[in-house]
Amino acid sequence: MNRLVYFPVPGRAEASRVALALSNVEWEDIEVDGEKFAMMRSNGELPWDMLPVLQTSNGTIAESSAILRFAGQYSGLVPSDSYQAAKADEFIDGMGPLARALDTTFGISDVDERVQLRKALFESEGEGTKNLQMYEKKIGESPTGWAAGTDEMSIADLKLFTELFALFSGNYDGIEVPVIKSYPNLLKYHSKVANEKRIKEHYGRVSKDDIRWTFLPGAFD
Ligand SMILES: N[C@@H](CCC(=O)N[C@@H](CS)C(=O)NCC(=O)O)C(=O)O
Repeated sequence: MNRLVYFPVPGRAEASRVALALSNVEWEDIEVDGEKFAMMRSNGELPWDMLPVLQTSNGTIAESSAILRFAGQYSGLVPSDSYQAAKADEFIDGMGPLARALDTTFGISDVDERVQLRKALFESEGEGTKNLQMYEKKIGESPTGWAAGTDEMSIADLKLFTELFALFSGNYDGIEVPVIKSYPNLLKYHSKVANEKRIKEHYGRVSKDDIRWTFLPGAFD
């Protein structure tokens, strides 16, 4: 049995959770708190001292994108065409800067300071804005509407959809819904992915007050 271990939030594990849920792999979603995380780290259970990890019968895989690529193989979300697969990988790797920019705000325990830093990320010259503009442009240029221009939905879409829209769930203080309203291509993209049959079914039981409300069709209408 494979075990995906992460904190009880979408964050960096959600794309892999969806990929696993859409596969025929047997897996368990293990949500841990800070104490359990610290224990796993001190026991040497985390290859890079971080979560998420996927524990498999062969050993533990760390790094969210590596887990996603692995899980994507079992859910038909890694393109069989090698150029398209590389473009999906390119998109996934290209999302690194936004995650790193946000990471700088996580260790800040003072709420006001954290809110200020996050707001600054999404001001006109902020790193968050730069990245959202980049995604907006790429989605606008995609001939198929999928993030990496692939023929079908791919692991790049799972990553973009879950990591981008989760930012506006209310779980990240300082990041507000109006920010995403300035990106028409991203809103259209949200609708495309949220209404994709497998994604819609996957989140079928999520209610509007759930942390995952941002993945529901019409979430930002
Ligand atoms: N590059 C890693 C980053 C993982 C990461 O930043 N994990 C955070 C949680 S979102 C973590 O484990 N933080 C605990 C710590 O650094 O002590 C990935 O994508 O998996």
